[in-house]
Amino acid sequence: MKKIAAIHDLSSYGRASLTVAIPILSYMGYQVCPLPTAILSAHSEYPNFRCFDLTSQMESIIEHWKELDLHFDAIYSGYLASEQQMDIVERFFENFGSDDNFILVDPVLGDNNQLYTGMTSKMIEGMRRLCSKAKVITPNLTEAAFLLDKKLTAEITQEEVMGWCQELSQLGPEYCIITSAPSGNPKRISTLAYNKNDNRMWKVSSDYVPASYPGTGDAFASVITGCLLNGDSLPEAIERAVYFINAGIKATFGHEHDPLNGMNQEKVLHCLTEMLPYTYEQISL
Ligand code: PXL
Repeated sequence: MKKIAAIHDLSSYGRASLTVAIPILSYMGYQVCPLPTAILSAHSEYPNFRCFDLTSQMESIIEHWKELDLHFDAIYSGYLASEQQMDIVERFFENFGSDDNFILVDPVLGDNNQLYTGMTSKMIEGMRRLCSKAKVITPNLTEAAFLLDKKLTAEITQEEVMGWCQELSQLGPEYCIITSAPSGNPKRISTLAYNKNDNRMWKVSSDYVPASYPGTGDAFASVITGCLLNGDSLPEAIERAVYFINAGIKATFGHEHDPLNGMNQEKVLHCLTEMLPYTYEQISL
């Protein structure tokens, strides 16, 4: 069975990070090995959340994993809780990355044009370094702007986001996938992805739903990790991730539900394995 090292926090309430990634990747048939970065009472968009930083425990867990000589088929990182963790994860990539696995970095920094509580400029720099070591990165539009040190305005166009994908891929990653991008149609939202290896740009659009659920970025990156590990192409992986998120949002939106508690992904896990609609497009550069 293929194994994935999942470097994220455990937020006990409000679906995010490990509580999102583990069920998705287990459903897809992988063994998830969590390397927890912190334990939070609830994710950081809840007021007064408590955070137990696991920076020193991470070093000890990694030490044991080295003693056990473990091998992972994918290394997948997300929310990191301190500047020091950026260095720890960089060393983890050096120790556990190899020719027969891949690294996906979800550079969790913020959303809606703002950094999450506790994120610092040093952590942006650290994420930039981690992105340079990854094969695949999955920033949302806000994170892409912070990584590139650019201003994000409501007027941003699809062409500009395509340029950002290409610029980010110059940091190192082969695939750069940017979520929540404009599609040119206000009723639709796009995911754009650039493959540096064959110089092709891909687009998958979905209905824009006027709601925001924390943790959808974690779900998105988890599905991408699982699909790529399964041998799917880049546009197929994006298609699956967009399909899953869209189903999850629609399974939540109609309920009288506190949006902070994330999307009802438990209801739509079957979308991870059923037939895909195949709507992706290649867009010219
Ligand atoms: O969904 C990203 C994420 C991960 N981990 C924690 C968070 C968030 C977003 O708010 O707070 C702790």
